[in-house]
Amino acid sequence: MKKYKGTLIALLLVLVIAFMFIFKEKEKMSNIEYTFSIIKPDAVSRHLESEINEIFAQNGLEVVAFKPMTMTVEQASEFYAEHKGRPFYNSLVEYMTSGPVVVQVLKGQNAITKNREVMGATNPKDAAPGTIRAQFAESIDRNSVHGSDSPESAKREISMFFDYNEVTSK
Ligand code: IDP
Ligand code: MG
Repeated sequence: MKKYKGTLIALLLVLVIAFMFIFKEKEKMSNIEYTFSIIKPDAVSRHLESEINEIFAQNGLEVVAFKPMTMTVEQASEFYAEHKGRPFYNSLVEYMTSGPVVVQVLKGQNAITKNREVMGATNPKDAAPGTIRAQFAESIDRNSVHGSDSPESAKREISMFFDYNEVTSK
């Protein structure tokens, strides 16, 4: 038995390395993405954070970074800069700074598109049944959640609120 101990250990090591390699390759083949999510003031004021994150979890979206905060006018204005000039821009900034929010990063298979699906349409009247906005949104402006709409937005939005190492270590 002693004679084979070294061989067995070597074999075990090779197996472990092979499994690690296969796991990494599988992850590469899939499309694991990070996306940015906000639980908006209307949802936080109704203590819906856990319920909403449970829906994300059920849909393969893992919360890998989580930060409760109240946005400053500067932050909200910059965040929604693409909507500058729209009739709802000022009230949107006012609303997003009106109370605490939770900013978070979701990770999962095709996370950007998946999150948008799970959130539902901007206007809760148009949101598909079962989506977060269909279940919880009060109106088009008080619509409970934000989610990045593209890989570029996800990158920009995550980096506005999180350091690189706060996200990638997970
Ligand atoms: P999204 O949140 O579904 O990506 P966007 O068009 O990017 O929708 O608009 C950003 C946010 O601005 C919306 O979530 C909503 O709160 C608000 N908003 C958008 N359109 C209107 C509107 O017509 N009236 C009032 N608020 C709006
Ligand atoms: Mg948007």
